[in-house]
Amino acid sequence: MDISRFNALDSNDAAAVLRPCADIDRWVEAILDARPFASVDGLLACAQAAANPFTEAEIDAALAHHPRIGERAVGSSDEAALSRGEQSGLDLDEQIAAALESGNRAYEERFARVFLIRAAGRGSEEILAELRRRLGNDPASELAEVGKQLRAIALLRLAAVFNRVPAR
Ligand code: 2AL
Repeated sequence: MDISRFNALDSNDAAAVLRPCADIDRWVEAILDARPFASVDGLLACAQAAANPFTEAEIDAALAHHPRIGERAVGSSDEAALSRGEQSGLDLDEQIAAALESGNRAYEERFARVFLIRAAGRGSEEILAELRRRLGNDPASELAEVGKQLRAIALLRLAAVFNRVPAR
């Protein structure tokens, strides 16, 4: 996608570009309302500002779209394809798959939501270590952590849509 084309799209089509990055109405509308953008950097800055912070309700709504770590997204939606790409660095041998599965279960019991992490560029060992570390967080700091991860995923996806490779 190129920025002048994005500026010219009608609202529905422009929203359809944004929703696979984070399906959060307020975030999508904030970006649509700020058009036209002079540059991709301007768009990314706006997207970052509107994502900071996401509310708890927004986080919970968006999490419904993220498969568990270690579970390949099924289907042909843009979102599923993005998720498969992000999780492609995971080496899911039997032992790691089992460890992720029990870690996901423990996390969901403790925090009542899916464990979320920006998976792109990360391997299974790093993700597993983060999962175990975050199990020790208190609920408020963990909520802030989830918001941060959701923001990172949304911004990476958006940058990819506009052919940017952002710094991590
Ligand atoms: C994911 C996902 O699908 N992509 C990503 O970066 N993280 N899922 C997750 N539960 O963290």
